[in-house]
Amino acid sequence: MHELVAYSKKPLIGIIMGSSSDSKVMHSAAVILDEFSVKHEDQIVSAHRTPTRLSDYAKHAEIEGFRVIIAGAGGSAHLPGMVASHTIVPVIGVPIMVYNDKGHSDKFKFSAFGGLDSLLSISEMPTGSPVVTVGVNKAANAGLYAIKILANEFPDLKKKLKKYKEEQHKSIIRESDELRRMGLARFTSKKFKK
Ligand code: RP5
Repeated sequence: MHELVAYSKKPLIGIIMGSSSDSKVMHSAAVILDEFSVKHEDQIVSAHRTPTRLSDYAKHAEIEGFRVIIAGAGGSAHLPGMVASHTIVPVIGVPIMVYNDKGHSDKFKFSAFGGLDSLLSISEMPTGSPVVTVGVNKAANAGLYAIKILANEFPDLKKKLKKYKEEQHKSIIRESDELRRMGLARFTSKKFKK
């Protein structure tokens, strides 16, 4: 009971993102954390547009006792690296493929480099200031990875993660049975029809 209270009553994970437009990707991290009843605190912090807020946030994360920070950013994605340089709280970066639908033109909605820009900006940190990164737009994996880190402290989360894996296994078997029963052509058109 004590353990449950410890990870479900007080935010132990901080989720930050560089812009409101990132929330469309970052919400998948929140969905996973909610599924495991892990409390998180969510904020917008821009490395470039609010640099002083960024260093204040790093202090806040330490005062609050966050175990992990999940930081998502697109384009020149300096948020994860910069927040990591201000704190010893481990940071998981989420590279975001910028999709800007705030503008009027249909032509330039996607980042010119399709997310590779963000991925490299996050992963190529200098020795001594590490950040780990998930794949482009894989915010759900960042949520899961944060839970794995927390599970070292809370055995109940370990049990939940094992159950999650078993469910994953069962759902693939279910799909495979369906595929075998229906045949590939029918299965695909049923599953992916618009
Ligand atoms: C980055 O610029 C943000 O993380 C976001 O992915 C990108 C575009 O931001 P907006 O122009 O949508 O605010 O700093």
